[in-house]
Amino acid sequence: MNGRRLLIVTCVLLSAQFQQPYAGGQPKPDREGGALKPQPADDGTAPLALNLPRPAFKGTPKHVPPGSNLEEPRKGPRPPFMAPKGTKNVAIGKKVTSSDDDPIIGEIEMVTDGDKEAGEGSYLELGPGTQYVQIDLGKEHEILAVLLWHYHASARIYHDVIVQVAFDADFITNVRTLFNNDHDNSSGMGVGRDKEYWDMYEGKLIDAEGVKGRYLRLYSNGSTQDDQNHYTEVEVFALQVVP
Ligand SMILES: [Ca+2]
Ligand SMILES: [Ca+2]
Repeated sequence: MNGRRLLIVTCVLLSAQFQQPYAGGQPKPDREGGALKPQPADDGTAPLALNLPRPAFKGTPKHVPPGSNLEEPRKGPRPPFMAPKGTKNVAIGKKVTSSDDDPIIGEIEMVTDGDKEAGEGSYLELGPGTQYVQIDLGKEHEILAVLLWHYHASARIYHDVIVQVAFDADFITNVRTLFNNDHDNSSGMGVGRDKEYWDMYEGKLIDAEGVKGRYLRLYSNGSTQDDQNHYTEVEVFALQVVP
């Protein structure tokens, strides 16, 4: 008699209308009549479009090698670099010379051949000590930025990175220094106030602030890996100066 009463619970499944999946990549429209977001006034500039090589390693090493003058680690992605519209890499295919005209590995032309990948066959090796590569843009340009890769197959810090611009190939008159991280003047070209940095796939982006010139020289003096000097690619973002 004391039989337990069993309750049978019947679950009723209510049919539900499936939502349309969100088509990612496109921003959702604003409410009806959606007011447009305010756009900044057109000042004639746009973010520089950088074409970066594939990363060969992830992240940035956390340790600070002894004797280095390393920059503070950056938080988040590199901010966009605003430049006048029409600014482009004018170094591609341009003539390159060097303080070492007999590279240990590779050819001088590799500095401006457009190949900036990390692998073997994509970099040039110059001899030990302070060396430079020099790019002739062919004509005077207004230079907005320099993007530079020494070697990014593994994490290294290159020493005495110095970037200069001049009107003459011999760098005698009107030489301007865009970047110098030779904090102890070991290359003898003056003490630089810029910081050392880890070479990596995104390259070192140097603000040239619209300086005018035809020739660029990029110095280095070995790295945390060895005494040789490596160059994978140099890009010079500029506008041609109309005489
Ligand atoms: Ca190259
Ligand atoms: Ca130094």
